[in-house]
Amino acid sequence: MTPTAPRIFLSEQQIQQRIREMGEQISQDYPQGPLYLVAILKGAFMFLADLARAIKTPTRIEFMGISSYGRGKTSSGQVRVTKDLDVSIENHNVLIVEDIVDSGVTLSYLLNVMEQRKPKSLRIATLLDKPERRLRPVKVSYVGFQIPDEFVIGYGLDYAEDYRNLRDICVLEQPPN
Ligand code: PRP
Ligand code: 7HP
Repeated sequence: MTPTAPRIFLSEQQIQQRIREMGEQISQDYPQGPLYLVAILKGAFMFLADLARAIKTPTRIEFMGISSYGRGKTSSGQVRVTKDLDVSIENHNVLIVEDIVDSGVTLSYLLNVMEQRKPKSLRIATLLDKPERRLRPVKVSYVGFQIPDEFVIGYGLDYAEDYRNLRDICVLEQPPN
């Protein structure tokens, strides 16, 4: 079936306004740097770029690659590290930057891995949170938007690797099978 045009769910303006607010809150909570922003590839790349610029505290930017969705719309349940950190986070304040928390499988796995590396503090910032879908409890300190159980794309989020470059976050009206 041919998908219809994506329906805008959160506009670029709504996203940017909320990220400015999140950046202010994070800057207040971490008055001293360096704050290590660890973005989870690939989905968080765009959120990281905007959030980092909204934070006044000196930051260091790091990436970790994790994948659990493959080409589908539900988590495979098997989390794979596709790229590890290049630096030690021991004794540093670390903020994990995610695009979306859905089942919580990815982040509960990642928190486990990161805690073993003995950061001074470890928190999570996510642009989107789908609490209805949670299978594993995850404490998220900064949430951009809580959203219902709809599969969203754009602003870094993909369906089978497509749509990541959209400026808005959209819902596929007629998702391809
Ligand atoms: C997506 C998203 C989160 C994860 C959230 O990643 O970026 O990391 O799923 O889902 P969960 O809470 O159910 O684990 P994905 O595995 O699709 O990889 P990607 O970021 O490369 O698109
Ligand atoms: C992962 C994911 N990727 C894109 N859109 C969603 O709604 C998603 N939930 N979990």
